[in-house]
Amino acid sequence: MQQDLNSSRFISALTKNTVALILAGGRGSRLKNMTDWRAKPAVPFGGKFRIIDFPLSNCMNSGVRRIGVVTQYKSHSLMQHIQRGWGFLRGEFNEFVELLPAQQRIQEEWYKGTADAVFQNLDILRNIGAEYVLILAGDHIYKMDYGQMLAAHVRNKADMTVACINVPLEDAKGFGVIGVDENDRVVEFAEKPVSPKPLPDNPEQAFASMGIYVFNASFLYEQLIRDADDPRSNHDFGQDIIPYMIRKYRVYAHRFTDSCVGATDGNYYWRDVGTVDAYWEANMELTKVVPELNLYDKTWPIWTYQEQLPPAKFVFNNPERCGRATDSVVSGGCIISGSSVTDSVLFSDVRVNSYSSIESSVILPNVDVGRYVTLKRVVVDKGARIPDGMQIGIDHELDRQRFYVSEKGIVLVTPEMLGQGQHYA
Ligand code: ADQ
Ligand code: ADP
Repeated sequence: MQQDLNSSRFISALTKNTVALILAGGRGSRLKNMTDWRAKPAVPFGGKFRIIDFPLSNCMNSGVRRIGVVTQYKSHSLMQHIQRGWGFLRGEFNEFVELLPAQQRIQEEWYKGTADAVFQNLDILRNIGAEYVLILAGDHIYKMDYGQMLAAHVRNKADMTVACINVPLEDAKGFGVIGVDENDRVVEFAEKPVSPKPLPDNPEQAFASMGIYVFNASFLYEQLIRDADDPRSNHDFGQDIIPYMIRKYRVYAHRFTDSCVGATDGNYYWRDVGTVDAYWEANMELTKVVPELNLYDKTWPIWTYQEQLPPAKFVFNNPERCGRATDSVVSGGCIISGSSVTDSVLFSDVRVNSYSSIESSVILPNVDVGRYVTLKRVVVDKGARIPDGMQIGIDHELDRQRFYVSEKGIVLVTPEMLGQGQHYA
């Protein structure tokens, strides 16, 4: 397609001509028991969403409305969420969210690495016939206009573009670390280096890949076919595909600062909520008066599946007890009865009974908190019933006997740890 780079329809023509693939197959084992029964992208976040709603909503809001979600690990709740919540796109308008589970279509193996996960869907991608392929991770929380990245990709006449962000040097070991020339063309790439290279102008930071890639479709197919035949490859974008490409092709970095939506005071929100501590912190942050992540911005809505629920309700206010929540996020279907909730996130359908106190905690859907309970810096997973009188987060020695206690002292409680066998993913 010939593009007029000055046309006002330039970006909408690009997003229309793009298919997004969201890689949602990884477990995310650092979230401990939260991913025993669900893939990380299906982990509930922010009172009513699941993590995958963020890349999906970014696609919707950017105008990229042909979307495949590549699933593998424990994908039932992820698939159910997408089927129930994301079925509103209209095939007639050539818009869809399609599930692409590993199904041994090309070979007898599951998806080996991220590149293999795309390779195994090559025929489906070809049939869709888009000119650009946008590859996304399903496990980050951020708001980004992918249209800006596509436009930069085309302006640079790039074969591939990687979205990048500055990260603290000590964290860079967990990322693909990038070196660029004066035009932001990628000249170095090291996947999870032991000693990451700092930025030339800032010794405390490194330039990291966000795992978000734009490819020219036919170029991507060539690279995947070449990689599939390479017996030494791990079939991973970060380990194999990108390091190989930068020597031969036009690979560009796209700065997240150029496409982040709703940045406040120089804060460009992008979070990997991959550990219990990071998960708790990111949820806590939402209870601030002005959080860095604005979920109330009507120009960039975060879509999700939601049940029909009655409004949250707060009852009993007398000298003996007081049902209230302050500095908290409380979802539909909750009843806070004669108990106090502070600095906490309550997902839908949480019951908190009298004389209990919840502080700095994240309570996932369908949790029942009995009477005389204290929860402090606790994450309670879906469906748990906290028995009357239980104190969690007060004495970590005691907590460790039944629950998971993180490095920073956040206690994770699941129904199974409470001896309530049934899991709710
Ligand atoms: P990692 O963070 O290690 O590095 P990776 O494990 O490759 O990310 O997972 C990326 C995405 O792909 C995740 O959403 C995951 O769920 C999914 N995924 C992983 N294995 C999969 C499989 N076999 N099938 C389907 N989906 C799968 C990557 C890059 C780094 C970059 C960071 C940014 O390799 O260069 O810095 O992301 O977070
Ligand atoms: P507590 O242990 O706090 O006394 P209760 O089970 O008595 O808990 O419930 C307290 C309050 O919660 C009730 O008085 C009522 O206002 C509200 N409530 C409980 N169940 C429902 C319901 N199904 N619909 C609406 N409100 C309810």
